Amino acid sequence: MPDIHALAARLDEAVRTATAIPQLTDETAISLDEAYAVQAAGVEIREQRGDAVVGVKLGFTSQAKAEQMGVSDVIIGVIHQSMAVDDGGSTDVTALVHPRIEPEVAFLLGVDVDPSDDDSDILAATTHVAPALEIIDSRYRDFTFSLEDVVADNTSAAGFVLGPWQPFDQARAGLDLAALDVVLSVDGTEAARGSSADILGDPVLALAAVKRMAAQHGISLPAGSVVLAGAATAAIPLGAGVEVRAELGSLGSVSVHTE
Ligand code: OOG
Repeated sequence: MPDIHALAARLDEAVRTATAIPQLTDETAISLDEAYAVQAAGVEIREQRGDAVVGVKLGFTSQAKAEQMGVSDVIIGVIHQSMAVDDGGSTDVTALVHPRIEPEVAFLLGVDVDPSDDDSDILAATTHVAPALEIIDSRYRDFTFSLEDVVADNTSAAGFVLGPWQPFDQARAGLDLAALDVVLSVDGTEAARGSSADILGDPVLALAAVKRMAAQHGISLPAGSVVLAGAATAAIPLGAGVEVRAELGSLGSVSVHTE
């Protein structure tokens, strides 16, 4: 039986010192359930530091991402207050190991969702939708990992930027959320292109996936939670001194500067 807390502490130290570490599974066999337990122990370490949980994220919801990383199952992770960066704001990437950035769709839950209650309707609980950017930063050497390693590492979560929220009902009525052109650009030059359909065929389907996975892995979904639906394109390396923008058709755009 692996020492769950010791593994979480090792990953936490890798974050705090911006140092890549070998994959946990190089040394210790861990099951997927144990990997989620390591993730939860890491969440607790950050909460004890006063870093509140503000939502959840999915990973590997797109073919492009799954192919890029060689891992295909959808995974769930947790995002914290300290990871939030304002739209158009600036973030210091020199404190990260080897950051990457990817364009996403974000949702906002207006009421509590009970993941294990069949009658708790996550679609009905969703009040807003926004374009988003996610910064990921694997704590493992060479950004290489097994499914268990990346789950233990809180799905490489490192930062997120939310664009302007639109009311979910109006957005669903007025635009096809499953057919948004997605363009990721760096200093005005296109770096990746895709479609919101690349996220599970329709990013709205991410909501049901979040509820199912939250139930499986004991993650709660209180009112006010942000849900990141997963990347629409492969992630691109994120250096210092650039402006990154994601445009998601008529859903709008979101940008961040790095230092
Ligand atoms: C894992 C996180 C993947 C996504 O949107 O697919 C992810 C990684 O690639 O490091 O967030």
